[in-house]
Amino acid sequence: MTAVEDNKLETLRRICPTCEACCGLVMQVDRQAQKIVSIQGDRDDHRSRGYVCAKSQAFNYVYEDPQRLRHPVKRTDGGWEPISWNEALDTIADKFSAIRAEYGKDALALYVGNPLGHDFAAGVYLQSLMATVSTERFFSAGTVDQHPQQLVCWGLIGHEWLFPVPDLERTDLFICMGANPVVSQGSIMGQPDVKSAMQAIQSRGGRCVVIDPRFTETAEVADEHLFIRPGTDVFFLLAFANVLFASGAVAPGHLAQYVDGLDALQTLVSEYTPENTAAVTGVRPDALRELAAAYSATDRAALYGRVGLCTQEFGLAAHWLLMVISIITGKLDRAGGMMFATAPTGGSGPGVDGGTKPYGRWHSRVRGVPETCGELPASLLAEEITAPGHRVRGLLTICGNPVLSVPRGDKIREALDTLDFMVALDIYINETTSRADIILPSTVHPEHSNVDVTFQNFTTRNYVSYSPKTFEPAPELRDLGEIILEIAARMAGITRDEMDGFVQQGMVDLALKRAESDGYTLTEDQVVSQVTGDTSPERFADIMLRSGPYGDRFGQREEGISLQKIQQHPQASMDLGPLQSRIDEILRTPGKRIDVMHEVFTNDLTRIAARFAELAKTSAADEKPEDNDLLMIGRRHIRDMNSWLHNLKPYVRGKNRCTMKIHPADAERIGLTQGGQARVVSKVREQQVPVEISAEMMPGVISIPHGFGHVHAGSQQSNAATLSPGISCNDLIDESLDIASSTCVVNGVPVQVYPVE
Ligand SMILES: Nc1nc2c(c(=O)[nH]1)N[C@H]1C(S)=C(S)[C@@H](COP(=O)(O)OP(=O)(O)OC[C@H]3O[C@@H](n4cnc5c(=O)[nH]c(N)nc54)[C@H](O)[C@@H]3O)O[C@H]1N2
Ligand SMILES: Nc1nc2c(c(=O)[nH]1)N[C@H]1C(S)=C(S)[C@@H](COP(=O)(O)OP(=O)(O)OC[C@H]3O[C@@H](n4cnc5c(=O)[nH]c(N)nc54)[C@H](O)[C@@H]3O)O[C@H]1N2
Ligand code: SF4
Ligand SMILES: [Mo]
Repeated sequence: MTAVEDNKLETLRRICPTCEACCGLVMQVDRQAQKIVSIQGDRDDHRSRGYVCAKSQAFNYVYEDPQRLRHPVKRTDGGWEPISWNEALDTIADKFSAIRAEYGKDALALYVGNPLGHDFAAGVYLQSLMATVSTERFFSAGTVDQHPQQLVCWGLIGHEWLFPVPDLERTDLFICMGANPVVSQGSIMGQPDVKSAMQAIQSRGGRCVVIDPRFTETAEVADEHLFIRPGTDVFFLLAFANVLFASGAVAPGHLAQYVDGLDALQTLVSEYTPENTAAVTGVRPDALRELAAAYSATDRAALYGRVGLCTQEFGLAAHWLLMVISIITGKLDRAGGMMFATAPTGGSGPGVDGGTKPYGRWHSRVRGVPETCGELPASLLAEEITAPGHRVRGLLTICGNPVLSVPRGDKIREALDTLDFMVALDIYINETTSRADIILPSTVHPEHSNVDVTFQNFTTRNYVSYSPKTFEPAPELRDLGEIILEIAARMAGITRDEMDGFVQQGMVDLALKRAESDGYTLTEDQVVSQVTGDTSPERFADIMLRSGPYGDRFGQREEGISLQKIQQHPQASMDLGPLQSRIDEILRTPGKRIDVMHEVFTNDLTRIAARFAELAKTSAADEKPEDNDLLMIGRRHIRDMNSWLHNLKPYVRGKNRCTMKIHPADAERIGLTQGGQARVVSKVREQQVPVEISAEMMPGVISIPHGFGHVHAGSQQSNAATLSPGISCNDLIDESLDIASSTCVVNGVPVQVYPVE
């Protein structure tokens, strides 16, 4: 972070804000010209050690994109017109308040997308907005993502946001299910350069195994890959647990004092064997047995799963069993297994203690689907907007593109046009935001600072990092957090400063509470007089850091950290050491018990058994599916980030990535040719997509990436539209849910595939 003069170029260090890996960047910038001249990996960053992926340049490309919105706009009959901030914010507060007054709070809906997680300030102020709006119609990308994991963490650990991550530095066996971290760069597993981390496991004699319906880029690096039929991981894991019990490998070790429900679990899993699940899952019994034996014989073994495991028919059960297997073998919270990071801000994010189940506290209006983790499934957004009698009338989207990223995106787009009033806080006019009445753009990463807090909760090695503002923003831009704060304040009928003051008071109170529980004296005066930071969110971060687990306790622990100390650190990121065992400190379940047969899981057992019987019957009768019946899964590519980097030419030039991958045998049977077009027909729609024949696919499975479909009128992303339009696979996906966690099922979607005549 120190600046070195070099022919008016300065060398600056930042954290890449584009994915969870949070790699260190070293940049040459010309401050006068407000230009980033180069971006490279920071060799001195203790985590990424010089590694970056192609998306590292997005920091600059997004900043420079001429089509990025740089002033607020409102829709008029003649197109988008610039509008002043005051008029925009007043109009928004007035319209939303009027809707709330006339139709009730639930006539307002929020949809929050993924990039918000990379903006600390926005995340903090979002809490105030949510409290002010207080709608049951809250939607986010989380229901197409990690909600099963949140419920599992709540059920087993007592906190939604305490996720175990694989201790890659020390593990000798890394089993990876439904994740492709070599491409995604790791999710709920903050680890720059996963490929090298896997190679390091191998060079110390360890082993990496990938279980996935596609032979992925991660599988290429691994020692072994097992195909699994999409949506059947739950049966594989039940059989895996059965083998552990049967071979006497169940030994919770240091967790034994907390664990309940082992006998009932054993009875349950005894129904599922490697042999009777093989035809259903496609995994050979000997391969399952060998892997289970290796797992129990390896002291330091990490069983990890991610999005492919969440967003399937039994996402919750699969993640439940994944964590339970770690628990019953004593590999949770132990070096080399699945461990919990110790975030420097001390918080584990918004969450619920073991008391109230974060599921089913209210229901969607149309189908009566249970809320999960405070949200309704995003795929229900369309029908909640058009619900007769109690429809959503006002919608605010924040960093989200549900039209492309959520199942039934086509229906969502149509529904958006029926809203009374829609506002988008976004940097582009795209498939979703082009439907809004007002769009408020915000500064992008080079134009604001960030204390990269969120992902320090899910890292494979503890760290703290800070990225200062690089350039002064254009005068017409504001920070996203400020915009959210202004809207919240106006809707609450108070000033921005008053609302900000409430948040600050909350932070101070938290620091005092922490001091009390950590056994030292701290006064409000000490906090307020010592806190530093250029903006309120920086000051909030300082309070959290200083009262956090590594904090300087406001001068009472000299070696501790503070915002200032991090600012003075030569790199953007500071090492806080390997993951620590901390179960006793974090366990927040009632009575500190880990109930492996908690109702969060057992309520789903009937559905699981019924589906197993159905699948077992079909495979036993050897009823081959019709020739054209296949299961669709997704796919990510290193140059994509969901839907939103496609306007950046370097990331969309060249070969079309929005293709349907299919196994050669399936392609031949159906009559598809390489590069030809296929017609993919689902329950809800059909689409045409180019064919890519590849033996990396499991027979019977096709893969189409999400985030494409830049084909709609009204978007102002001309590179995306011309260089890489593609189709949206989410238009093919219906509202099916893993009902146990109200999570959207986007993997294992039944489709029929035909050649285009
Ligand atoms: N079929 C299928 N669908 C999926 C998935 C899948 O695997 N398969 N994955 C799901 C997952 S895991 C996720 S997280 C969701 C993502 O779902 P979303 O988050 O809704 O989708 P994104 O495409 O990431 O949209 C991000 C939006 O944020 C805007 N944006 C980017 N940076 C900034 C910024 O700095 N400030 C502001 N104000 N706006 C910004 C972009 O312009 C874009 O409109 O998609 C889900 N959808
Ligand atoms: N380059 C790039 N990086 C990204 C993103 C991106 O869009 N592009 N998105 C970011 C986001 S928002 C997230 S949440 C993370 C996601 O991070 P990951 O979960 O690592 O990413 P995916 O590539 O979606 O991996 C899911 C894997 O599950 C497999 N799969 C599908 N169905 C099943 C199944 O039924 N069983 C099993 N066992 N496997 C299955 C798929 O083939 C795929 O390989 O990535 C993040 N990083
Ligand atoms: S992996 Fe790529 S996108 Fe992710 S933080 Fe590193 S450089 Fe950025
Ligand atoms: Mo995600």
